[in-house]
Amino acid sequence: MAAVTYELIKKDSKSKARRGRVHTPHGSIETPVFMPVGTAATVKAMRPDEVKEMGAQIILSNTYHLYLRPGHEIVREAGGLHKFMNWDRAILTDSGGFQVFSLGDLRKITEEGVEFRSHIDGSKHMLSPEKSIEVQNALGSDIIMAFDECAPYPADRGYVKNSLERTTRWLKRCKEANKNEDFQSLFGIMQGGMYQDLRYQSAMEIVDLDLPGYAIGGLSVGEPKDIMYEVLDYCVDYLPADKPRYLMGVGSPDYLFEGVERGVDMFDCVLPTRIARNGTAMTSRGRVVIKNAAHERDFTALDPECDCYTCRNYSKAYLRHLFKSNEILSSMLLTNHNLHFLINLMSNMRKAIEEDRFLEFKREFYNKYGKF
Ligand code: PRF
Ligand code: ZN
Repeated sequence: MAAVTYELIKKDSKSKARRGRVHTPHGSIETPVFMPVGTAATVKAMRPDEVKEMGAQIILSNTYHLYLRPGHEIVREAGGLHKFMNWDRAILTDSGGFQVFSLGDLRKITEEGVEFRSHIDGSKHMLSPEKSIEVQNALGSDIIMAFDECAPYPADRGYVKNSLERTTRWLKRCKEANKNEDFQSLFGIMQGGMYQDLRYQSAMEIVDLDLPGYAIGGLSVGEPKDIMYEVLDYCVDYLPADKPRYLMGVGSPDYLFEGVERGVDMFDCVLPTRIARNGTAMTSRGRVVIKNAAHERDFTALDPECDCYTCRNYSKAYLRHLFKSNEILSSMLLTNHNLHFLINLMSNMRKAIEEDRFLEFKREFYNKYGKF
């Protein structure tokens, strides 16, 4: 049996939203779920016990970063990523595909893989499907991602077709290379850009490999929102209902709602943690930019509806002071709030699906949150 399995609990009657459970060797995950990102084996500014305390069920980490630093052999020697970073719940690792493709001039794609220069010291490396899986096997994450190419936006049909076909060939090599199928499940990644027939082709090719889960890659890469929603709509329909569906790199509240409504189960994004460090909070009334002068004497909480540690104990005036003073605590408190906000939002979505009122819940949220 695969290390990771999907259990459907309830379908919403008015949308494609679904409530499920993903079983992993490090516990079960209630879905739909948002996965906080811990790129370099740490969710920036947070201790693992805090991440756990706010209800995170699974976190994401990155093959590319851990391969370059500290090196996957060191993580292997430490006893694997869970032990190395002191996180005993589930971990998903991205393959490094997306990260090396983001390097621009610093990389070269061949059938074998991607040659690139390190963003740290400029040294030359090669990531291939085999290498990516070797690294992910050393890390010991519960869910490992296929080594894929995320085509840029916009890209012409010819380019996208070539690219998705190579991604399928790479996926077969990834499946072959996975030495730990019993406790590390490989997810395939659908590509195909914004072309419906190419998305269909990609889905048919990857679903044929009967993997434990499937991701939708190549979205939220700069395309307009309405195009992304339209593409997402049919992408989900091309994936099997008895496997988890993961939309990669998406985590703003509106994208989470639109994704869940279309039947997506898993999401990840650096957005909540990154904007926290830049002084922006996600709240039930929309985004709050903490440095704004309006908060100078505002002694109320960041979000009146939030019961996180930050909102229970601190005022906007104090958070503004910390941010403007470049204090480390500013990143810690805002990250704590933003992650709590998204994790709580997903928990409320799950409850709404169970009670068959997902679309009503979405409408209520949008009315309060305002413009995105
Ligand atoms: N592929 C991989 N990781 C990703 C993406 C992808 O297409 C995206 C696209 N939004 C984010 N992260 N491997
Ligand atoms: Zn809060």
